[in-house]
Amino acid sequence: MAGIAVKRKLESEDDGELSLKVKKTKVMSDNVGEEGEPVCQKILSGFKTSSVLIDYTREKKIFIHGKLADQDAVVILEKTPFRENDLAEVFSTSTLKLDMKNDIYSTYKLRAPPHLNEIKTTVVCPATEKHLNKYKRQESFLVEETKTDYESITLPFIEKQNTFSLQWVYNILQKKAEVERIVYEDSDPDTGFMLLPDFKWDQKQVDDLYLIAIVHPMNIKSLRDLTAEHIPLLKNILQKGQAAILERYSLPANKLRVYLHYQPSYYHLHIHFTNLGYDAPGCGVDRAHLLSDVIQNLQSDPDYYKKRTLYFPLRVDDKLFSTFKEAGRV
Ligand code: M7G
Repeated sequence: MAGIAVKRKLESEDDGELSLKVKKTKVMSDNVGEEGEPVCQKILSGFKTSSVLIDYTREKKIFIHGKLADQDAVVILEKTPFRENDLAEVFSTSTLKLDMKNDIYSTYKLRAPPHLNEIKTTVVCPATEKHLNKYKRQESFLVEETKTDYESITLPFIEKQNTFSLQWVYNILQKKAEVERIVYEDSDPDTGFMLLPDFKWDQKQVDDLYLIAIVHPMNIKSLRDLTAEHIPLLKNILQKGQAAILERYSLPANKLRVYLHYQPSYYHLHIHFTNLGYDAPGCGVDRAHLLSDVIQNLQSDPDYYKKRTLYFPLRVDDKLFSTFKEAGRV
């Protein structure tokens, strides 16, 4: 019952539509769409596929590289989970085509109305070589990064701006994008953050809930920069993030996985909040560090993350991997 209530709440607030609107506005302002037109349809009709970067048949998700108006683009198509609230409409409005029948067993192709059969679509355009590498299937290796490796290899690499642009993060912090999607905000410059849905989540069901908290302080690149002075910030994010998610989505703290990535893709500190029951991409032990553990480690040693050897996977085409290789560290 509780689950159904949450789903109703999500739908009554119509956040799915909201996220689509935001996406539309962004695409329209960057591209050619006119007000009121079916912009997505128009944009993707001009998409020319170059290659499939990766095809996850089990997750029903495909990453495609192609051209949009002569610019490199990545399009991600993903079939979305079923929603309990839609089932009655699915059964009453869909048509069924029989595939086979044998004794008590039969299989069909069900054709549901388009609004019950949406495909979550993410467009990155223009996509850089880094994006193509990020989404391409490739071999990964576990890398060992000592304190010295961080100072002599990783930090100079980040400072040379070899990493992904943070423009989308600044747009959120300055309220130039995704403003309607903010779930919770604490505007304190030292301990404050913005909590909003990760763009991987379509907000239609809490089963795959995924939010990110982006911190207001501008000088924390990653886990490596954290010291005991950041404990108030981290505790604030954990407590207020959990409370906001409980209030908005009725998901209690003990149903949440709250963690940081190391290495992250974007070097401005952010925390991932995902539903514990959802096997979110990147939640494995090779990349995810539980926020509660991070807080405790800093409480026991203020410079824990400055000193520790950290391990993480890197893909072979990742420039940071080449840099570690050139330094003879892999
Ligand atoms: P990360 O640990 O730096 O890298 O997390 P990862 O992408 O390799 O996990 C960044 C998080 O920000 C990811 O979960 C992304 O899905 C999410 N994200 C990325 N972009 C570009 C956006 C965006 O424009 N809006 C929102 N809401 N989330 C984003």
